[in-house]
Amino acid sequence: MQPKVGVIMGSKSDWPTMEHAVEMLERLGVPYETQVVSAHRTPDLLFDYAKSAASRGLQVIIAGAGGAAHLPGMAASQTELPVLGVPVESKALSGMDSLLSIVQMPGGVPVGTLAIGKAGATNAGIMAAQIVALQDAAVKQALIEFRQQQTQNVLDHPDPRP
Ligand code: RP5
Repeated sequence: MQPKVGVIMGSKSDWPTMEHAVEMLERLGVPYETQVVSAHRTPDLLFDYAKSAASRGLQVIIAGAGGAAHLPGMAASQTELPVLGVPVESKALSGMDSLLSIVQMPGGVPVGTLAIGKAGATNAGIMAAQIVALQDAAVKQALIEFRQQQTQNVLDHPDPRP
């Protein structure tokens, strides 16, 4: 199936975080592609990827990076597609560096920035599906069912003790 969401990350070491975005896309039936694209180590690849993303049929890009996390912002600078940024939790600064690198974009070049780490990656997957669902009834239905199951799961297990 033609990928609608591109999930890129600065390093293989980002995968344990970014796999949660991919997990949500799979659960919600959104076709995706994923690859390592580094703003610093493969800048030409980043430009090629972002410039060609829309013409290749992608509708959203999810970009995860840690530390000096320039990947989401530079991707956003090269495409008219919405870019969702996931700050990966860095060892040195617990992801605060990643968060501030991604969220403080100059006016005119937005990156939709999610939370640090697993929750951010999970929500990036859901939000990308929400964007795709604007034109895709099957993904919209999958989102409705996901939310109903999530709610029911809490209601079915009200006791907080393990
Ligand atoms: C960033 O540097 C990557 O996104 C990663 O989070 C961080 C560390 O990369 P590695 O040294 O683990 O490859 O570009």
